[in-house]
Amino acid sequence: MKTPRYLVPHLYTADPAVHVFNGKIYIYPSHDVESGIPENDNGDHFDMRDYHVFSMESIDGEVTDHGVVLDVKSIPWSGRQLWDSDAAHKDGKYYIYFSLKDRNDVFHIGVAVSDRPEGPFVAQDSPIKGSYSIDPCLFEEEDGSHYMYFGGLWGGQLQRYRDNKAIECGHEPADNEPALCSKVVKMSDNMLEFAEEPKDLLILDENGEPLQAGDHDRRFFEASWMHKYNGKYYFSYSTGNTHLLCYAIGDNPYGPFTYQGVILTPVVGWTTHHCVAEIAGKWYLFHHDCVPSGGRTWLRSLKVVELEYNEDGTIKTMDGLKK
Ligand code: FUB
Repeated sequence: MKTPRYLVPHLYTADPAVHVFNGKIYIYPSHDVESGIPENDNGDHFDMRDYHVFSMESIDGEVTDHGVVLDVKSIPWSGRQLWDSDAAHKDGKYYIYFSLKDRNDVFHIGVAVSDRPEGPFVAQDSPIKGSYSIDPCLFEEEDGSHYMYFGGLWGGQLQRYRDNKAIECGHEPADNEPALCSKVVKMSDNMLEFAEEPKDLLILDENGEPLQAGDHDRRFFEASWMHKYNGKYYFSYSTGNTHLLCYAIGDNPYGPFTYQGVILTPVVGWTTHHCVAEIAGKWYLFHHDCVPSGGRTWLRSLKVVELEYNEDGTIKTMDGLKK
């Protein structure tokens, strides 16, 4: 599949997470809606209220919409804005991890559980203890342990924390200081808690130095994703205000990671967000753009396109505007 394919024409969907469960492809996206809220840097216009799950038998097969599987009204601690989510499977249970603001307008990460990959999911009473910011990604290591990667700047509130603690006044570091990092944390056996304190996921430049906060073309902004290819760990992410999907390679789930390059150049829209999944022996990039909504940044549509590696394990850069 060299030509990108839109996956869900009947709904606006974004921020894909894709997993193969029981031989079937499951997509866990955000569900964009027309909120009527004016666009701002805080992302208030992304006022999403529920999640749908989608499935496919094969990558070019029909997409089944399993309907609403989790509604903000059913989440006991909910305030507003259901942002990016991911899913995981362990011991016969399926878990959705989601970004949501509490009633004080502070983002945390929640978890909801089901017996089936297509839900419906039942949310826990409180957010995951010690969680903050947005965009959880769950990565399953070969030994069955799971790691969560999370964090997002600006509206995602990561700049309000240092060393996992809220600071008085949120701010980004100076341009010549190390950039804020995505966080990585091992999950407990029951998948409902962090097993440790989240750690910084360091992205180093070609000289082994941490990327600087002013390096907007390369530093982490949001949309963490982890996948493993040929024994190496690939951490990919969005640079936010420079609209790139980039990646870095490391030797273990915690890193450090070394910056490699761009996976996808800017798409139509402000946000760019993706996941990488291996399906039937081929690798795919799932992401979103705002072409079908005529460029309305808060109404995004999911796409998939094949992802290609070079012989040295680097990823071929793709054109975000390719039709
Ligand atoms: O969908 C809301 C937010 O937009 C996500 O959490 C970010 O990653 C960005 O895609």
